[in-house]
Amino acid sequence: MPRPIPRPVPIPRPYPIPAPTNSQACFYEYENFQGRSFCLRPGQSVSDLRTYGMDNEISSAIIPAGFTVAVYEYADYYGYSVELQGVIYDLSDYNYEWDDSISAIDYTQY
Ligand SMILES: [Ca+2]
Ligand SMILES: [Ca+2]
Repeated sequence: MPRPIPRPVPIPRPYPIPAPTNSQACFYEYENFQGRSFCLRPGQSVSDLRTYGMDNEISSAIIPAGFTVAVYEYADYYGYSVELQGVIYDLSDYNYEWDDSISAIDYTQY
């Protein structure tokens, strides 16, 4: 007797990915692009995320294909830094536990 063909396991549907326009890089308060957010255009940088009310708050981000942002542990581009690319559902997956840690963003390297 033939064995029944296993039914494919449904792939969990990922959170919908917002589609930023004009090569904007967007940053979100919570993982999976939830909570408060703001976007930057290429060439923009933020030396102190307190100006956005988002110091040590960012938990997910979308950087458009082909672009890179550098993020910093402290304001004025001090401390540890890492370059982010692509769709990042949860920053805590990154080195140095970047979740709720970013204080400055440089989107001028592109
Ligand atoms: Ca957060
Ligand atoms: Ca910080």
